[in-house]
Amino acid sequence: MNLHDLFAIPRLRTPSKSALEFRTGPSAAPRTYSYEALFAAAERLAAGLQARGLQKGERVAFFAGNSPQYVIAWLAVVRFGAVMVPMNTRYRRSELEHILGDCTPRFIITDASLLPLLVDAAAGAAHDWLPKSVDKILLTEALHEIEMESAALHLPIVDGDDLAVIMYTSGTTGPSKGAMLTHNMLLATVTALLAAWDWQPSDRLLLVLPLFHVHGLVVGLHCALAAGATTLLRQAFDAHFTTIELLTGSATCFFAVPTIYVRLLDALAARSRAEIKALSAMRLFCSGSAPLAPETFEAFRVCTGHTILERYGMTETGMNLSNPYAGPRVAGSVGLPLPGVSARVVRARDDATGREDVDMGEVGELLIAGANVFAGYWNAPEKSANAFETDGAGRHWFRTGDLARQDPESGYFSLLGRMHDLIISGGFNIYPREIEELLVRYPGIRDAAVVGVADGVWGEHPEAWIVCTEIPNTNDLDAWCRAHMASFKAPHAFHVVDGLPRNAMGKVLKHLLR
Ligand code: MCA
Ligand code: AMP
Repeated sequence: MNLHDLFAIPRLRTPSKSALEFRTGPSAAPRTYSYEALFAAAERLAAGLQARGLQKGERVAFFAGNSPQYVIAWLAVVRFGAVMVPMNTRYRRSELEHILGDCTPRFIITDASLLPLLVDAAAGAAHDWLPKSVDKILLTEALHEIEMESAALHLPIVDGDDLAVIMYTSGTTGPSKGAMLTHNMLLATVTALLAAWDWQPSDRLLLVLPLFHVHGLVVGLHCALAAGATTLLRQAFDAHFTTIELLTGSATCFFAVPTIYVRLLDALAARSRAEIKALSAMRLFCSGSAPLAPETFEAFRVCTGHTILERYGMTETGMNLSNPYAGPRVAGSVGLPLPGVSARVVRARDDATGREDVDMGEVGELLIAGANVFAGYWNAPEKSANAFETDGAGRHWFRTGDLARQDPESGYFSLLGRMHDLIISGGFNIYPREIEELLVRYPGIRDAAVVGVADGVWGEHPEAWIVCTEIPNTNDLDAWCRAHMASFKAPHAFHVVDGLPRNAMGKVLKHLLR
């Protein structure tokens, strides 16, 4: 079975039902696509891409913002077994060069506004750092013309073990790695969530999350399509626009990262009780991708009467644990394993011969197994092997790197942090090493350490400690960082120090900097 087999069911049962409604602002008219129109467009585009030489197994990088064209292109690519590689639109040269060089895509799909980041306008050609594999750069704005060519689609067999997506994730070591996600793996998360969250065809999901992450693409779009529901797709989150939309009562479900809930609470504070009452049409507010502060959970409940359902997932695993849809949702907890998911909490054995389960209530590393777990990292067999632990029965468990504890009475899991120094800011991963490597390339900086600092809105933000031979102008340094990598990675502060505290092995003692 592949993803299209699942999406084919609502297409056959409710062809004229609205699958996707896209609006760019509160007063803009929606662009609406029925199930039939959406999938027919994807099929025509698939034929056009095939006619341009794209084949099953070849990669197509997506560097574009949310739009109906993005959805159609994704459904087209996956239709005949080509592989999507979504990229964060805030990425700049250093991230793009790494990802594109690693996945060697045949095509890149991008928006006209982002094209200058890939193509040198003066030379009229792709930047010289783009890999030679790139045969075509297609604009989302021009995909409709390809759709209209009505080429014939030749469908190869696409089965569950075929790759659907390679999603790059800032791992805990080294540069970002491409998690290989098969159709089966994505199907496992979708079918688990359809059951666990009681998805209905009558649902209307307000989707403001980017489609370049699992949260927006799989938890949001895929579930809504598989349920035969309607996705109200937006370009991005905008506190003012989203508040208006939620208060008009047109949605039933809303998924977000904690930063979005913090901002929504600010926006709702200016609204009257009577206006907020309109939220009673909502049936589900979910949070994930980063820890939801119990204060935010509670403030949202008091303000809206809704109890946020917090769940836990990863790019490598899709969704793992969730508070119950029917049953107590506990602040600071991520609930119980989803259908088909197994979870263990382990620690290293004293004799260093592997890992063993901790007692209930104790803290250890969370391991996950199930059909939702990924197939390994692209081009990295060693990193893939290290990501798993095999138990006595030969079952492979994915090492999440997250510290967890299971409550002895309720069995609910709580997360207590990460084993490695990954920073999660507003739901985006930031790997300190990447920033440190960039900083020491700046004239006058000899050494650098980057640490995540608690932040009321973003959850965490990066700050840098730098050792300098010449003290830099902070504004220039900040601008330089933003020119070289995504701006959300730019340190919020630069602390100039004489030296970094290191242990005997030379490792920086980051807890001392914190
Ligand atoms: C934007 N900025 C940020 C972030 N986003 N800074 C820190 N952290 C961020 N996450 C900065 C920009 O760099 C820019 O800075 C300024 O904010 C304004 O940018 P803008 O694009 O207007 O920001 P925004 O639209 O307000 O974005 C905030 C956001 C966004 C809506 C919270 O970050 C977002 O959509 N986050 C969700 C990410 C997500 O879906 N993660 C799921 C991955 P300057 O002006 O200085 O240049 S995890 C996952 O998928 C797993 C499976 C899971 O469990 O879900
Ligand atoms: P990513 O690599 O972008 O898929 O992010 C996955 C990481 O996000 C996980 O390993 C967790 O550290 C974190 N995460 C996701 N959901 C939650 C949650 N509900 N609470 C705390 N951390 C979370």
